[in-house]
Amino acid sequence: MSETLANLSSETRQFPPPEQIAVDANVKADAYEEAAADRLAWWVKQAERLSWAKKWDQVLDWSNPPFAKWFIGGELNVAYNCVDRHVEAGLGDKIAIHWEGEPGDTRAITYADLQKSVSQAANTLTDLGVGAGDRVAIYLPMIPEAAVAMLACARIGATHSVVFGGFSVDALSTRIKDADAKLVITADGGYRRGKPSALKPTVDEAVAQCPSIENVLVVRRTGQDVAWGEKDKWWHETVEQASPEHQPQPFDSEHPLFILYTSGTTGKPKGILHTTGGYLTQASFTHHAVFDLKPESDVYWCTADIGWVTGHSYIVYGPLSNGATQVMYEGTPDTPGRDRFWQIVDKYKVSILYTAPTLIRTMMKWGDDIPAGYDLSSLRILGSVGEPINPEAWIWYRKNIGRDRTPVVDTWWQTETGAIMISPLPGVTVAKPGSAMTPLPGITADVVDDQAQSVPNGGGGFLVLRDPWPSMLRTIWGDDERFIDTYWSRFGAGAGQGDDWVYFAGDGAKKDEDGAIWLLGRVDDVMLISGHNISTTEVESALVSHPAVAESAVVGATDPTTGQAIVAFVIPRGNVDTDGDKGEQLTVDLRNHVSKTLGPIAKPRQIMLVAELPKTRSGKIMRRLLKDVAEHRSLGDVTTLQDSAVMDLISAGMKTAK
Ligand code: 6R9
Repeated sequence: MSETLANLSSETRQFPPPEQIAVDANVKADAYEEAAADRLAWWVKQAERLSWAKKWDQVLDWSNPPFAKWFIGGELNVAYNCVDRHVEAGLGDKIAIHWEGEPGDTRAITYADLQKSVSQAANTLTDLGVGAGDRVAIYLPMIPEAAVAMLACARIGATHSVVFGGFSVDALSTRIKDADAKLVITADGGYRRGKPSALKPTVDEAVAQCPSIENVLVVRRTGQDVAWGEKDKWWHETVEQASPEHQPQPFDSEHPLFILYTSGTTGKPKGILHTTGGYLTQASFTHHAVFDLKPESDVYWCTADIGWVTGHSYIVYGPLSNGATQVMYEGTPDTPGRDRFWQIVDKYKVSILYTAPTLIRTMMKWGDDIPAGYDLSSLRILGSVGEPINPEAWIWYRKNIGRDRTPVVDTWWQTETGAIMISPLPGVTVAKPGSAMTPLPGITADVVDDQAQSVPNGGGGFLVLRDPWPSMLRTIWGDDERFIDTYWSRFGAGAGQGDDWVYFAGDGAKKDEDGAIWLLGRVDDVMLISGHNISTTEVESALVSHPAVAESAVVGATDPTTGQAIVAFVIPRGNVDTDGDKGEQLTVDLRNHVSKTLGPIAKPRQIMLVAELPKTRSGKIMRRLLKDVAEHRSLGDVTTLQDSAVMDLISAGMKTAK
């Protein structure tokens, strides 16, 4: 990006917090002042929400930047904080997890149940020779044992590395090798789209290439046939027979809690390392503040998979440390029907829902009448994460799911940040659809130009984080140099500019006239049209603001006159007829619509109507592949693609288009 981002869209709608939520909010407006007055004192106050076995001597050690240490000398046990302390407080009978299997089987798990299972699993792991500091790979479907396995590792100080259950042999074995894991915890399979899908064969193949693995612990979920080797142990024959007594031992605040791999655009996946005290402090605080969780009355549901950071921080560590009652769902949103989510919200009276823009746009495509058939009056707060949410998708979410009553919190963060960084507070912020608004109290985020200078309100550039925060990544596992290169050598001291270390997030962003932050997509995706940097997000949002459009992805394709030209891929809403000339007419209308909304500079050269878009397994649009198609190249790396058939369809369509 050679110059700053053009600032094209001008969204003016505003949504103040509902009065009752404002009055009762866990965190109120004064939090910003308090944190600004003394940032470290603020984080101390949040750390005190946890139970520490030994108090820290020093809050932050930033003497060796960019390697931070938080709550130095402090000791705590993460599993104790997430489970035992609630049981000790008399909440043993409270439901921690309402689990809903895809085929419709259910389990209600109390905090006392969780304490028992986590203790049994901790005893089994110890029996299998796993100790503090050892790495454990977890490759499971969305079943309660996934949370139990993570907490059991935390309880004994083993570092977990959760690998998404849809990943291949190659992805799994690369991650096992990089972390040098001793144990894999897996299942025979899980339910996906109405049928059992196997996991164990992938593990068998991966383990054959990974001599570091000593044992494989297997949960029986589907009952399908599995090959059995000498390293394999059934969960029900070990964990479920083990003693339910286990004394959690405190660990150092900087003890490694987990590694989670992010794929990045090039090179081998990066093992993002998170540690204990700072991570839990911020995961717990943000869950309490951003979702305004009232543990005694709320039913919380985060639809992410445990294989992503959202599942780590906002299914396991955040909600459980806060004593929440939550829903956990195993399957896909359209099994058996496209109303499954709303059925679940209605059934469990979910009051806080946290999901992703890709899902919201899919629901838009499926049509308003599906959620309209359900009683969603229990909902009081809606959250979004994973990608920029287009203003129109935000409005749709608030109106059709929140029935125009609920605040929507658009939460920006990354695997690397460990917890939410930029987000409205539901009882404080006057939200604007499409904006993540402002950094949370205690967080310093900014938008800067090429020279690391803060841009004025109305300007665009790169999103950066200026001060260390408790849940920040500590390094890339085994590769400090890559950690510095990737995040710290673009701006600030790491780039030889100034004395302060500045974290480069890799996202484009702008500040509006009020200073609110709008995320504009990954910097790698920014388009350069006739010398202007234009964000993919803004053009996509303009397309989604047309009533015929559910979802879109735009890319900059090489163009002889403008350098790059905008090519848009558009999924029409379910009720739109695109047969014959109607499809042709729609693309003409859409090009004009974008030109009218954002200006002629943003008018797409070409629009293709498609049925699906290529997405990663966590639901992010893979524009890189669309760019390959738009520039008539063969496709690059497709290993992280959710559904490879999608690209065949799109490529075929591109060839027949003029
Ligand atoms: C939590 C998570 C991180 C990247 C991030 C950004 C995008 C996430 C967003 C958002 C705009 C939001 N992203 N939340 N963009 N608005 N509310 O998704 O972590 O998988 O590591 O992805 O996702 O591009 O840099 P991760």
